[in-house]
Amino acid sequence: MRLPEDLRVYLVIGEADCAGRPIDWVVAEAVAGGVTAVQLREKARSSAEVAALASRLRRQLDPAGVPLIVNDDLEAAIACEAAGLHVGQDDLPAEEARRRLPAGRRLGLSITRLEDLESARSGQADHLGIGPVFATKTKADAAPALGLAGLTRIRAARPLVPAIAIGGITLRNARDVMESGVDGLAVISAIAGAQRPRQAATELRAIVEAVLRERERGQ
Ligand code: 3NM
Repeated sequence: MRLPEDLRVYLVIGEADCAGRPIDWVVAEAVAGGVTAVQLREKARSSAEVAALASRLRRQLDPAGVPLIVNDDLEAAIACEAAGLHVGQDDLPAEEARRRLPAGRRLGLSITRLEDLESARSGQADHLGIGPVFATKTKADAAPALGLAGLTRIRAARPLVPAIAIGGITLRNARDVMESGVDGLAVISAIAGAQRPRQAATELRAIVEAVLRERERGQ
């Protein structure tokens, strides 16, 4: 299994998440601050539009060695040769996504409740996105919040599969979320909506790295 280092600070982003600023600028700032992966999430665009935007972002991300994942649009992910695809429980089934994705591309799957782990599709994923941990205004149709206890329970049920947490994560609660045992944090508004995305990314990365170092030392 692939090492999950690049899942540590995972920015999920679409043009509407950037508080009126160009997405290219927000992504560049976030990368300069230390995000380790970027997922392009444009729910209302055509595959051709998503692929064009994703290709543009890749020109920024590739030199920095930061992978680009495409949300829920297999055609776009293939067209722009993205590093991977992320699907939700109600999106294209993970089995089909796995079959159609070119070899070596990563597949992420959203997990919103413990029972999601039991479906065959969860076995297809390279990594899990568990959430929402807390209530979020960013995703209108988000499932009920898991809370830290719910997140910890799901993580403990699949301790060896790379996993990130998502939903309502901020600089204030990031440490607590990491202490549930996940490998990284996925955020939209904490970075894309921040006044200074670079600084927000730097601070989030520092928290994640500190918890991982403590975990390694067995503290
Ligand atoms: N997926 P913010 S929660 C895109 O639970 C997304 O699967 C979720 O935005 C899930 O960091 C979410 O601003 C929104 O709360 C995350």
